Amino acid sequence: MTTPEERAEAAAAAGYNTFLLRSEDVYIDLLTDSGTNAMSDRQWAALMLGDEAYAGSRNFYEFEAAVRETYGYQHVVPTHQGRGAEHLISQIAIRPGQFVPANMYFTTTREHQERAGGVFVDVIIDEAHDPVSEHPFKGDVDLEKLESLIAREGAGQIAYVSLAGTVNMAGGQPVSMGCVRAVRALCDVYGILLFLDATRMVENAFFIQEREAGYADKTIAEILKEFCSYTDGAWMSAKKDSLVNIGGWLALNDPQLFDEARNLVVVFEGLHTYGGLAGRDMAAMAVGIAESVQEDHIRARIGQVRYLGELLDAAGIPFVKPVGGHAIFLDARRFYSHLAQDKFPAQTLAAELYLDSGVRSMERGIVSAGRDPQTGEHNRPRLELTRLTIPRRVYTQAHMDIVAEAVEALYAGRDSAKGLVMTYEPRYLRFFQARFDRPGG
Ligand code: P70
Repeated sequence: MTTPEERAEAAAAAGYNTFLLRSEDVYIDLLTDSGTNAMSDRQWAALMLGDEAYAGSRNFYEFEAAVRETYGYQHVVPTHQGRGAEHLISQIAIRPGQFVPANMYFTTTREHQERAGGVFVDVIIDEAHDPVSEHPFKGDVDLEKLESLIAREGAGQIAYVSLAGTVNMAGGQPVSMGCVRAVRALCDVYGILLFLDATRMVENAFFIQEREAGYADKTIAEILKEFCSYTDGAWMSAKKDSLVNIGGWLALNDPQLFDEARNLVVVFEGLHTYGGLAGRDMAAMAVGIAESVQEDHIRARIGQVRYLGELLDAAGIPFVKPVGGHAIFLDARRFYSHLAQDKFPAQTLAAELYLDSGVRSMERGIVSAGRDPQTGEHNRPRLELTRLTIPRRVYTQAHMDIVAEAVEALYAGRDSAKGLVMTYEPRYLRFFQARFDRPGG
């Protein structure tokens, strides 16, 4: 716990960017659910069985078997985390000038696609950009948008379809099984590859079980495996669903593409049997993968996010509906309806929440969206959100009560917020390290 004076000092030193705060100055940390989950006793025990051989560690084979068993892909290389895998797949599967259609952008994913010369195209349904739409599968692809891109550019100009489970920037919104089946069918017609960002795909499986006809009696594990079976491969940040502090992977069914991945991984990550991880990390990941699909675990996890959503809803706080898998996304446009997007309302909300309560959140709006690589202008996303992200197996219901009270108090005083001015803008993924001034602060 900190005093308001201490937080004022810490926030100013951090340039009002929550990524630049010291964790010791944070009371309840809802920055991210990435690598911040509590490992289980079995995962900690697995750490002690690390086989730290340079090549062919026993833990690699445990990890490989877990990915095959749970996700169903044939071949896998470990990477240090998700973006390591994004880097590899982008370098392997994108030729400069090719288009990469996706169900909304994710920051690191798009960065790697653009660095490989790809042109990102958003083909998510319109409802995804609307925070009040209660569509049950706001992560779905709009097939007409995808088909018209293929018709306009030609199938040979499409690198691959980039599909993400529970779309992070849309508010953790799921993709339906009907959608992935239809995208698969379309890709088959045109001979286009379909790759999945499986980072929060277990959470996606939960929503399919709950909401999609014909899946109520299937297990999370069955649904996950069926979904993946429609795709040609996947990349993963295991720091989320798989309950580890570090780790990721790239899985591919095609032996030739896999051959390239296994070769390229040695340049950027490490040998193909460790990919930037210690043996013990792969051991913990193998256990985490198995634990992640346990029905009780995933129900409790999403239930806790919903609990916070219910408290905020009762207080009339504006946030993205329906509640997604990993976080509550406060709608900063409605929260601070007097602030123009150029005043960075979502960044402001994250800064003010910290100043007021010590709760750390993350901007997911115009700062995160970066600039258009062609024009250099700010990308202006319709969604201007501040994410309250719940780590898995860490916080209690009492913590959620405190967070809700903090947000309610901030909402009551919302008219006094004046916005922020950006004073330092890094070239890549600016949201991580950008700095701001707080007029009158
Ligand atoms: C978050 C984290 C990481 C992530 C993801 C999806 C859907 C890939 C990755 C990359 C961490 C983060 C990353 C960028 C901006 C803010 C925060 N998401 N795909 O908090 O994985 O981090 O392991 O390289 O969500 O949402 P990794």
